[in-house]
Amino acid sequence: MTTVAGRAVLDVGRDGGVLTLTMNRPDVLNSLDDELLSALLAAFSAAASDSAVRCVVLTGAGRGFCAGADLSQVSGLGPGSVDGRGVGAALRAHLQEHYRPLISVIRSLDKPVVAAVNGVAAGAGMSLALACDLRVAAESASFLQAFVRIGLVPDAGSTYFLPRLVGMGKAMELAMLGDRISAADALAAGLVNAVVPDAELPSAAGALAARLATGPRSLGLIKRALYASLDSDLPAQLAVEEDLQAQAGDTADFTEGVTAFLSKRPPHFKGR
Ligand code: T3D
Repeated sequence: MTTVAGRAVLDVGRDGGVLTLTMNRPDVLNSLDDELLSALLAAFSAAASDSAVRCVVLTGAGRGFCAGADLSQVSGLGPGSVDGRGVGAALRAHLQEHYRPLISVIRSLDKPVVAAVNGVAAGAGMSLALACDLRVAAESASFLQAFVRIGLVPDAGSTYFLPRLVGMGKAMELAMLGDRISAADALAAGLVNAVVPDAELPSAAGALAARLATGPRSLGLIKRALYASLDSDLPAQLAVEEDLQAQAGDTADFTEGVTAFLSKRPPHFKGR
């Protein structure tokens, strides 16, 4: 847990195999300053090496999910004011230092990551939600590619995730217009998996995460297979499936799955 001036900018909670990370800068809609970015990277990295964690939920405190980069921090960058470099160079360095490792660790984590989108997800905050494997949104949540509104390019993976999730035409519309869309419109576009009443978001996301956290080891391999397909042709993808099935076949969970089926009882997966 990272604490700033007596307050944790990231709350970390555990319930069985579910790790819940709550971004906690509600006064600024959980916008991302360096402290929060570092805390997120540390928490996801720790989850990667903790076999007891079998699913991660990412959510926000207060009325926002995440409003993207903390603009009070970015706007402090005057031309040429950072280590003698221009603002552009500073943005590149900042993306490389913070966002690239964070988005990469979420995508490469060998366990499911669920975004519980409790409010507005803007700019890199929307990218963060899109980096997760599944998204459950509250009815009052909204999404915007805020970058264009301040003269930037979508980053933190949005240009990769968006066309793949919603197709190029819709991705271009969202990125170029920067309009704020509702959770219902996000569901219709394929940006989220489910929309639930605001009060039900914690329980709905929690139930989904609990289900995933009792799933087999192959969940992480399924994640790897599907993401590999985004950059593969069919022959390459068939080879990926063969490799991953070879790994899945060697798991205790596969043995348990087949044994349970033949014994006509529910399986008890251990994530191994
Ligand atoms: O190197 C790098 O870091 C580059 C990376 C860039 C990646 C990016 O994410 S660029 C995009 C950055 N984000 C934005 O441009 C979004 C800015 N925020 C907004 O447009 C609006 O706040 C929202 C549409 C998200 C929500 O609007 P609304 O009306 O519900 O809330 P609000 O009143 O605008 O915001 C509430 C408070 O949060 C407010 O502070 P105040 O007036 O109560 O003291 C507002 O200033 C603050 N806030 C919201 N977003 C940010 C923020 N403060 C700092 N940074 C923010 N991104």
